[in-house]
Amino acid sequence: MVHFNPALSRRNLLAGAAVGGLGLAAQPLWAQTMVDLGLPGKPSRRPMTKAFPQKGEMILQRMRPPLLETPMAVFDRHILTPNDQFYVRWHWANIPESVDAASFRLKLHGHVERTVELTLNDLLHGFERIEYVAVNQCSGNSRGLFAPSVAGAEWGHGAMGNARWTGVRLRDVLDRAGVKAGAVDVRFGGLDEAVVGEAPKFLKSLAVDHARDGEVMIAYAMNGEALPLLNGFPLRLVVPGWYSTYWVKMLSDIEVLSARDDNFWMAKAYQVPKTPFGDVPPGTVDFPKEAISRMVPRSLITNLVEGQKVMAGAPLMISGIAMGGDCGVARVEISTDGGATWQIAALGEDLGPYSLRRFTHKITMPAGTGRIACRCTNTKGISQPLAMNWNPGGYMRAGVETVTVVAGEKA
Ligand SMILES: Nc1nc2c(c(=O)[nH]1)N[C@H]1C(S)=C(S)[C@@H](COP(=O)(O)O)O[C@H]1N2
Ligand SMILES: [Mo]
Repeated sequence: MVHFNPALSRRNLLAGAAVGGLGLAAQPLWAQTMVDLGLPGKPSRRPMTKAFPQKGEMILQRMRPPLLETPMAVFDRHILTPNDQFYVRWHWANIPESVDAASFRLKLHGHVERTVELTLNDLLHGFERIEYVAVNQCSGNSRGLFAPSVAGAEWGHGAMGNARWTGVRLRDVLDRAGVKAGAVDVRFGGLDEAVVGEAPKFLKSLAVDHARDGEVMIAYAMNGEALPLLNGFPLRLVVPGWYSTYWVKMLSDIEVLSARDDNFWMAKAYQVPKTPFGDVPPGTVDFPKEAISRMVPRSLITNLVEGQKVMAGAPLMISGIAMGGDCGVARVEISTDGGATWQIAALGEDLGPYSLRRFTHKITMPAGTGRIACRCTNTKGISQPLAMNWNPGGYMRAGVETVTVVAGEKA
């Protein structure tokens, strides 16, 4: 899983540190075209925008702090999501508009032998480089589709992206500081700050053994380029297989704690029911909770939109993307008869256990309205549930998704 990418030069990683006018749109946003996210029972038309630095055409969910969603068509075209169409999510609007690569420092402190401050040069040259492909998915991806609906950002399916991440092992960096016996959690903070004084700064933690597993990465590159500012330039944490709430951006501070982290973002926010798929009966508010953690399998058809007209009785190629969650994809199946029978889809290139995987399958739809479902089973043998999961936070959507097509005389 560890490869060296010679195309990554020091030069292209340390350049391009500043972008101007973060989200303070230079062009009229409302002149852009609209997209319909197809969210049930609520307004779901969103403007497309090209107004954000280092970003191409994105679905605008919110201006400040920036919430930008990746259009589904991007996932149909690319298995590695291009950096300029990779989704963006921040909790607080107080984000630096530029970061000076030369003076930037990553600080390690707390329950360690010695406090350490590392430059970007130290990270590029002082540690072994690692690289792997991994899906970054927001805990609330697809929340807008929850029925009954729940509070929170109304994402369609595009609050996720797949990238090749390059950086260093968090373990190696922690070893430089020397984690002391009795360490419990490792807490990560970025350069963004809460907007009003008493609001809690965004901080996330991993258990010390997870932090030292040799896979968790401090990444300085994404798809062979420096991270876009909005995706965390110059450094971000990559926690493969876990929801991206843990993937702290503009990572500047690592604190080793000798007790469990009970800060707001760990103990209060991002709590899910302690059940498989975080599922509770719709409307339930009270249940045993735990902090969200590992991702679960998902699959989505990317070459058809809801309500698409197709030719009846003619071969129809469907394609889509699947993820195993915290492991690889074992298989993807397709059903056109409401789940009575399933056919195995062909899988595309395997880019590693944490990557998205392409699937394709040829079907034939009889005349009339039909529904096409896809279901992923991961290499741990976990399949997407047929009944959609639900919880009040709108987290961990994982049930089998469908696309309705109308088959007739012509497509
Ligand atoms: N510093 C910082 N890191 C952060 C966040 C944040 O608000 N601040 N949000 C987290 C959440 S909830 C998500 S979904 C991902 C989004 O990553 P992206 O913007 O690169 O797609 O960043 C994570 N890392
Ligand atoms: Mo998120």
